[in-house]
Amino acid sequence: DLIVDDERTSNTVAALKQGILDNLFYVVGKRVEVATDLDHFTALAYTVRDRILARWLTTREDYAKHNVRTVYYLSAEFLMGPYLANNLLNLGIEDVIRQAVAELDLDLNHLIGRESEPGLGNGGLGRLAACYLDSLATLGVPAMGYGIRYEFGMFHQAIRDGWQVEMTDYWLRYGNPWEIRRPQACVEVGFGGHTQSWADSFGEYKVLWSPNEIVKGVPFDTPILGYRSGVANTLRLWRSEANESFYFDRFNSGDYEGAVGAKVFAENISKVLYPNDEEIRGKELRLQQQYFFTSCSLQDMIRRHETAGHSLENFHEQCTVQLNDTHPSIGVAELMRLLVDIHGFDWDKAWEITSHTFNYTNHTLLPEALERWPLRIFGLLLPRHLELIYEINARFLTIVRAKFPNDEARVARMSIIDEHGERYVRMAYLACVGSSHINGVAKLHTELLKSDVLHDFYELWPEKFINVTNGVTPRRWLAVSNPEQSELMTSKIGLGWIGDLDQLSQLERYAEDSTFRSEWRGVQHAVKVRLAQYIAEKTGVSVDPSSMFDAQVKRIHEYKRQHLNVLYILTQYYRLKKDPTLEISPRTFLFGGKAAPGYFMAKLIIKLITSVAEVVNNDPEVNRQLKVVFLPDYNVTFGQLVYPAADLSEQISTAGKEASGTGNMKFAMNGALTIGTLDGANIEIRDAVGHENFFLFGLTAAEVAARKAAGYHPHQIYESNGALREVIDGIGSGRFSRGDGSLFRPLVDSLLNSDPYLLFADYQSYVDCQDRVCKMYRDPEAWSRMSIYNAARMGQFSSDRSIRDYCKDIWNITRFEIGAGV
Ligand code: DL6
Repeated sequence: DLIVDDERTSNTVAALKQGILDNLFYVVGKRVEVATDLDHFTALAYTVRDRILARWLTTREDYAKHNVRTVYYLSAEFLMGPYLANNLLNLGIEDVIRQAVAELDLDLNHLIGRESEPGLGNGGLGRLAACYLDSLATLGVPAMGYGIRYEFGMFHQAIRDGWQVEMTDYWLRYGNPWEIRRPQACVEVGFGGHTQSWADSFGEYKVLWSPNEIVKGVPFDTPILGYRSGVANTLRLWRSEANESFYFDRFNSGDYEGAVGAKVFAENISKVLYPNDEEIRGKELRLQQQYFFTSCSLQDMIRRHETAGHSLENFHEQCTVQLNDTHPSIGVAELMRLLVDIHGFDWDKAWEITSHTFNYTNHTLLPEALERWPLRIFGLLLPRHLELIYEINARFLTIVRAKFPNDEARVARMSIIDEHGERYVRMAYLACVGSSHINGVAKLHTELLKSDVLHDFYELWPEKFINVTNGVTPRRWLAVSNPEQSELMTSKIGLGWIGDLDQLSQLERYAEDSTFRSEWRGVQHAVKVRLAQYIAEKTGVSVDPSSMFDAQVKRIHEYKRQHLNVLYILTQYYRLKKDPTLEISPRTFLFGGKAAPGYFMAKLIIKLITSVAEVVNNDPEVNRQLKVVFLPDYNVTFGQLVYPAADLSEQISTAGKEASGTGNMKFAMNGALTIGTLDGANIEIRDAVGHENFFLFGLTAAEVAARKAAGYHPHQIYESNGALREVIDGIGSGRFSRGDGSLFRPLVDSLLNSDPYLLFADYQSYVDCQDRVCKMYRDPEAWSRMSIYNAARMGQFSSDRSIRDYCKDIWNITRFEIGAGV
């Protein structure tokens, strides 16, 4: 009667110490005397994982027992961040582990810092998926994340001579203690080849797809703990490997090149995460990745469904699939293929199942970011899927024609196949047609989807459209990353806020308490000191923690307008140069973020920031009041340092361009005030925290559209605004580029001639608003009051709220049967 040894996984200090030493010896294979920090981290991570395993397996058994509807979250990106600190918090064993580690003469924070983060995402979309997994497990929702186990994640960014340089992210170099490889659950995925059709003996139309290549998808599972919920869900990431029999057949028949080629083909698929570049569209490998992980996941779901004893006819009742943007939308055609070709369903039944299984979240309003695949590439890689898409499209267009007779222009606009010039498959339209619900990620975004980007679909199916405003997990973004503020809040209102962020509202009454405000400032100062030390280590720049920390950290993009921020910095620079006695509150401008490697303008914006930093930071006439820092290699780990330390959060995108933003939420929760436009979730944040606690500027989305429609002439604004002219002329003259007047010419010309993101139109409003910020910062009591109101009123931006919304409005999950729930 051997059972899993409770002693081994108990949470006493003695058992934890023993666990660390055992894992160091038996798993890592090192003696204490020669173990490095990394060895200790690995042994500790295994010790924590040992304590997760029982609840992981039990959760799975519980779900099976209760026969529950499961959410499958399909995403090409999961930007999870390091696991250790988060797992300790969610398990509730941080204090004992700290003690156990200390008794082994080790420092927990130091070991936490040794974990390399899985950077399997570009930014907001991938990080949102990670926050949602945390909330799903916390709320006890039966759920599984499916994605790709990229061997190389998001590139590392170095700054050389002020320019971004990209370097490979080999995050698996030292192994990954959190994951478990599950080769028994591998599946096969085909590519290329041709199809044959015939009528069977009952006269039914049948199709056989004979792919050219077959690759193997091998799952790697990572447990995703809920916060003290007793639940551990699974993140299942697929690695592509060569299919042995396929490979050996070629080898045995003497086709060595073919064999090796097949192996390379297979292994390339999960090799690297694509940065969200403009070049991405034509990349065949990207389509291979999308089909690979989507097919693996759907086959896995069907296997699980059938193993649990269910009939495939009820697939959509047991399984709901969320498409995180269009990247997995090929799943609509793939599920049809599996149901019709493999499992023998007739078309109508298969379509009923498929269209009730999928839901689609859109994450972008930028037309150039809406995925389209050239038909040529698509047909060669997925010939059977193209046939299925033609059929889906033909049936869909019949519905359009029935509702809107004699409107062929509309039919052409809505067709899944874009027939203007080179033909394309429009993936967003495939997702819309094949999904029950279509959601945007903030109220404004959803309205703009309805009125603009997906207007025709809204007119056809208004009932499909729904808004779910994004949220972020307070576990990682407050409790783990800001222990100082968390402790202060907990001392006043208890621990409940970590699982129920609405409880932060109890802090409101402390906003009027001057003792609390002073404690609040003390905490913020301590956090800023921590960041200042890190900045000094990483960049050699020394910044003053009592200056205002003004942060803009996010992907570098023209629509996010990091360069508008620079225009303000230079406005202040010129003011100070003219009048060195000018009283302005000292400010440290912090920038962080990666530019897509092929996005020239974004890279030039980084060069502009670093060039301005060089001039400003070295000019004694201004550098007591202004400092500019570009923080290289911005990622989740770094975000955990920056969000808590900011006084001011820059959310300054052109209205109508940022779908939601989630950094805006992380900053405000940590007590930063926002300077922002009426864009994305800024609008809802401002309504929640109070208009008087938010620095608003700029045109609205409607005004932006109207200005553009009326003919926008940035040059006229440049002519009529002296301060703006001085700044633009300064950049154009080479004053900030060591005399090289050509360096920033493309940026300056773009602004003067077209200014597609309306920096000039918003410039004066932004400067005036920044001046109000300066004035307010000089009144620490008023500033702290506003800061506390911001933190206290952010409850609704917990990802727990978002997940409840998805459960109620999209997934039809009303009961949380497993775990404690909240
Ligand atoms: O929904 C998450 C996040 C939003 O907060 C950002 O506003 C939005 O830009 C981002 N979208 C993408 C687009 N990628 N694609 N496709 O990352 O999503």
